[in-house]
Amino acid sequence: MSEILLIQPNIGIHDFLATRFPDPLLAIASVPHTRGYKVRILDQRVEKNFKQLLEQEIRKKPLCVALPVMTGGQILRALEISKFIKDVDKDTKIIWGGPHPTLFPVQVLENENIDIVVTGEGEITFFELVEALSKGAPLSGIKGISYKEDGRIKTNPERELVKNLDDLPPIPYELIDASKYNPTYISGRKAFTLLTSRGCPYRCTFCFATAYYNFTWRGYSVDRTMEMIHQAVDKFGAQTILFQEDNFATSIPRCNEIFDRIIADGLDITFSLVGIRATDVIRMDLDKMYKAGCRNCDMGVESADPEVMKTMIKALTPELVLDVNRKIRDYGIKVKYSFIAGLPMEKDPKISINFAFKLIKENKNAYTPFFPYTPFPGTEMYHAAIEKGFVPPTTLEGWGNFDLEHWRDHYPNWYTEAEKKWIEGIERMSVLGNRNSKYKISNKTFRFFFDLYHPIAKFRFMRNYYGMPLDIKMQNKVMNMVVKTLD
Ligand code: B12
Ligand code: SF4
Repeated sequence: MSEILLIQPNIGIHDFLATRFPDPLLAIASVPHTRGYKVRILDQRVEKNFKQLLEQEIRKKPLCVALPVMTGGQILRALEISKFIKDVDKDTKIIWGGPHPTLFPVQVLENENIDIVVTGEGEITFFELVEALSKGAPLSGIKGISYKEDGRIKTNPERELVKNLDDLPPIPYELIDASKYNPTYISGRKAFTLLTSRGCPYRCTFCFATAYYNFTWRGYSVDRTMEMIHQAVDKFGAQTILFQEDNFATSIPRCNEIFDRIIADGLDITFSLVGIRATDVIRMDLDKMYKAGCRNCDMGVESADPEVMKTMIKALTPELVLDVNRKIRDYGIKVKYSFIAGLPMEKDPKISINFAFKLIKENKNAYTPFFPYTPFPGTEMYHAAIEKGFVPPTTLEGWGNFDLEHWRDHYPNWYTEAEKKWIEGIERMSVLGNRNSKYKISNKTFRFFFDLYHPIAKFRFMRNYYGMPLDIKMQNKVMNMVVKTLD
């Protein structure tokens, strides 16, 4: 049986700060791997001789090559890889999946080098697809794909979400070399990434999760979650786990049971909850959460203007966030409260800035990054952005410039120059100006740079001062140079 080749393209500057596991690929590999297919994962972010290895693999004539693609720079790298593959062997079947192809299957397939797009959740669809490809069977009956046939693009009916996540096979960590990844830095502990649930029932109008999972949330059972944790710890030596799901605590009884079981099993781990809501934290047993090993958690605040919060259906109030901050501050848990800079309906950004200062003042373990607003199609707020003057890209390559690294150069009519300068400044300084954020950076060089630059960043952030931006311009130059090395 020929091999299935899965390729993780570079993402962008994130690859240099901390390299997370190729979780989407591990997920889609799980079914074919347990059903006896040979699956190979090749990760552009960690392989030094990536192109050479890729060429060798293509010459072995894999059954298909599949790539995960998020909106942003990953598109450009995925395009380049797809072209490279076709140049080596034009008959190789190339499949794209993930958030961006799900949004724009037809535009993606208009590119001559991409043959099939998988939309939405991928495990079952991808398995049916490889089965069909290996048997030379027609693709017409496979839900959740778009593909080319006789020079035309065809789209099959949507694939429904997996009803019970427990039906999915275990994550095949054996397909990667975990030592090549460094998803987070917590006292040098060996870090793993894990997702124990999918989706979110909330309706925040800027968030892509709403569109992707249609306002639903599904969790693995507690038993299955514990198996996943034990697998990572006992079999692969994980010491700290980054739970990456959008909304870890949607079911608080489930959370409590997981924490109880971690404690009862005597697991010596720490963990970070990358997605959790303040509305849940206020109701949680933080003693238990800390005892189980929680040392970091990330909550979205987005804006502290109650009117803006209401418009974006955040289902949160500034008062509640302050209560959570006071409740959690004595635990030593590092808390990230993230904000969005440049929201189309925000009239006075100072409200959020002052609120962020208050959070930091009241909790020495808090930090408050401000991320530039990126209007993602598929979200409700995308339309508000268009009304404010945002002109969306019209090509696949254009969407490739749609991310944190490129937005300043590519969307001139979206913000005024002064707004751009402020967003750019606060984005960088809100992170570099607070030591609590440093654990997110694993790369030694970047950690060194962090320490060196931290006093200036802190000065700028705490005064909301981004004038004389020589240092920021220099950083942009370095960042562009670093990102260029990915091409
Ligand atoms: C971890 C993560 C990252 C990691 C990347 C890790 C990695 N290995 O790729 C990092 C930190 C680098 C990252 C960066 C960004 N991210 Co991110 N990230 C996530 C997160 C939290 C988890 C992704 C994950 O591993 N999921 C687990 C897997 C199993 O689920 P999945 O990815 O959905 O994959 C399933 C399907 O999509 C499908 N599938 C996926 N890929 C493929 C490929 C093939 C071939 C097939 C068949 C199927 C398939 O099958 C999978 C199994 O069902 C998600 C949110 C989430 N909970 O999913 C956001 C998310 C993917 N990120 C998002 C965003 C916006 C970003 C950033 C742009 C944020 C920013 N403003 O900087 C940057 C990208 C920067 C850039 N330069 O482009 C959005 C994507 C929106 C979009 N249109 O692309 C998401 C959905 C968050 C959100 N709710 O808005 N991110
Ligand atoms: S709570 Fe978080 S994951 Fe859920 S819709 Fe809002 S922003 Fe998205």
